[in-house]
Amino acid sequence: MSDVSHLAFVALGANLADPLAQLRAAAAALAELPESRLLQLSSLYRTAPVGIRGQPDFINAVAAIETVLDPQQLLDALFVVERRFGRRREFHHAPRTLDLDLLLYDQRVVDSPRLSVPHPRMHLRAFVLAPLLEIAPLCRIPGRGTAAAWLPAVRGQAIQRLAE
Ligand code: PH2
Ligand code: MG
Ligand code: MG
Repeated sequence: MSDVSHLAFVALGANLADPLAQLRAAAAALAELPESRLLQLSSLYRTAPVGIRGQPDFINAVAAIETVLDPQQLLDALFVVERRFGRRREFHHAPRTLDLDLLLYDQRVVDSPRLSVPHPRMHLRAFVLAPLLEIAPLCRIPGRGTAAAWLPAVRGQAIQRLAE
């Protein structure tokens, strides 16, 4: 950890156990992350599952976080929150009470066995792009150009912004 601060974006998702309440509580938990500050939270979105079948709709959002943690430390801190929310990693893409994915960390590229930043599928998911662009309209994804340029590619994915 250094004392230089970084800008990270984190995707929040839930599709079990009152996902709306899970996401609101998760936002409060992100505000308490160590060595970090929650800068902004997008609206909440109701979204159809992408890449999986037969699961309930998700509630998704994206948070902007200022942090002095390095990417690995931030990931560990996000896992702690997921576990506190009762996340059990039963199988890949199992329904979840809370999923926190590190999308972006400054404009850094991280490729380690535990962590890939930018998130490798973020540009193909309306449930990430729409909330991300709401709070960071000019956002760029390293290696992929502007986030906005990917919106047409996800037009077919059902997503609904929820009123406050
Ligand atoms: N997360 C996934 C796979 N599919 N679909 C939606 N709508 N929202 C998600 O958060 C989501 C998904 C893997 O983490
Ligand atoms: Mg995920
Ligand atoms: Mg995840």
